[in-house]
Amino acid sequence: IDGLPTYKMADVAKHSSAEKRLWVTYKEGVYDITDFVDSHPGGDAILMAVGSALEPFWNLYAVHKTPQVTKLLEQYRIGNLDPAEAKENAEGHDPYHADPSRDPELVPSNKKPFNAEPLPERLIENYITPTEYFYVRNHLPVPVVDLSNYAIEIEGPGIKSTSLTLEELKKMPKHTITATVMCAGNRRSEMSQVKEVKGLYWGPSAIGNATWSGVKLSELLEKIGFDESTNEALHVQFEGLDLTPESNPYGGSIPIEKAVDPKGDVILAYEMNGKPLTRDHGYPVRVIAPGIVGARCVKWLNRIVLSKEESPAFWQRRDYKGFSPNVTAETAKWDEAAAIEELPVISAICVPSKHDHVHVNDDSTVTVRGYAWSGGGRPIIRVDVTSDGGDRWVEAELVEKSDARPGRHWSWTLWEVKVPVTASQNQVELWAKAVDSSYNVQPESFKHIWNIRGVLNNAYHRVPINLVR
Ligand code: MTE
Ligand code: MO
Repeated sequence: IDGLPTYKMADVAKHSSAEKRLWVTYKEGVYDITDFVDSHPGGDAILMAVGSALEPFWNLYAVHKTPQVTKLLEQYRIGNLDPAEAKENAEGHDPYHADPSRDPELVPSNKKPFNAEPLPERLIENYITPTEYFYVRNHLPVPVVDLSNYAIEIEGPGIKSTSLTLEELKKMPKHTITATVMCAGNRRSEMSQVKEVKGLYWGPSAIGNATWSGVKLSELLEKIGFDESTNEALHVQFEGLDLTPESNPYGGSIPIEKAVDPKGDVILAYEMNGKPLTRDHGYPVRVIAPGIVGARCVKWLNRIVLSKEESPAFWQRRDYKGFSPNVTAETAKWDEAAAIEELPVISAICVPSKHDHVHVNDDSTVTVRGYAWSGGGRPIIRVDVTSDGGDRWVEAELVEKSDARPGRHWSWTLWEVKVPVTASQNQVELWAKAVDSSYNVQPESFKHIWNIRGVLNNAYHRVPINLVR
């Protein structure tokens, strides 16, 4: 802008404290945001950028790239940035530039960070979900890992602090489990129809069932001296290599009981479906805590800490918690709410899809297929389906399932059923509900389980369809 002074990045760098005023740059603009900082909707995060360019931060949190935000920023303009430096800031600063390429089978709900799920009908084609279209849920850019300096650090009271390379990990006994991993936000788009919720609008496919091979956490902890009778740790915290702009790693924790129980089957996995982990799924090592929410299955595992406290990470303390339906963002008591660990029983109809035109079978039925799963190692014992609002429920056949024992039943169950439809109707709504081995059953509607964060979306799955005769 003519008439305003031109600055270099070195000048801007001098203005990163309240006394010297807080400056930032964006493209060719230099802005004094001292008077804006307090009203920033994202809180203190903006302070990370003072004295420097906004581009790296805005590339990470792409919500900023709107005309409204740039207009707002213009009100604080105090100068112009040297054009050569502005160009440098614009280039090479996409923190997602090193993300891997993805299979077109994965339908993104967000690209940066990458979040994607397969179409429901693809999801249930296989009992073991192919890695190419196993849903991906990343909160940050995929870290670039150099194996030559990769090691997992393990520390905490009563154990020998240890550093383990992938090679060392592979020398320990290898265990393979088949386990379903599901995001707490799976089926969130349905809950959002009751009332808007915060989060990505997932369909029913933020779930997958894979084989995972690696070292059992219980064996590793025992090997480095963990003694249940004396150890006071209550939680096992995990940290990933992926960092926020504030340099906090992604993290989460699980209860110690789960971690040290050989029957809890927590695996530090380096293989998925018999192959090395892909970068999106956590290469070189990730946690698989079967029966527990996906958020604790930390990818790109960097550090394990035994502690009396849960993970201090945002995702353990300020996210992935459920609340009563009337709790708002303002009234939510995050410190008091329990972090999600074991997930409740869920199911979904994958074929047909919403609003499909479905052929009616000769015996006046429609064929319906889907998955069901419960956390905590609880097998699915029944799936009920109806086409008439529950006047008549039909039991589905559990066509593909594991014979693992209750308490260690980590895999999903695929089911199929022919549901009678009334001859006169052209449209029906299919409903499905699953029952697990503790006779937990899915809640009937989303209204009564609605929560601000849109997690634990396990109400009856309802799919309206059109009938074709
Ligand atoms: N681990 C790290 N380091 N970073 C992440 O963003 N996302 C978590 C979990 N582990 C995440 C992570 C969430 S919320 C889920 S649901 C699962 O990974 C998804 O695993 P997937 O992408 O392999 O399906
Ligand atoms: Mo998740």
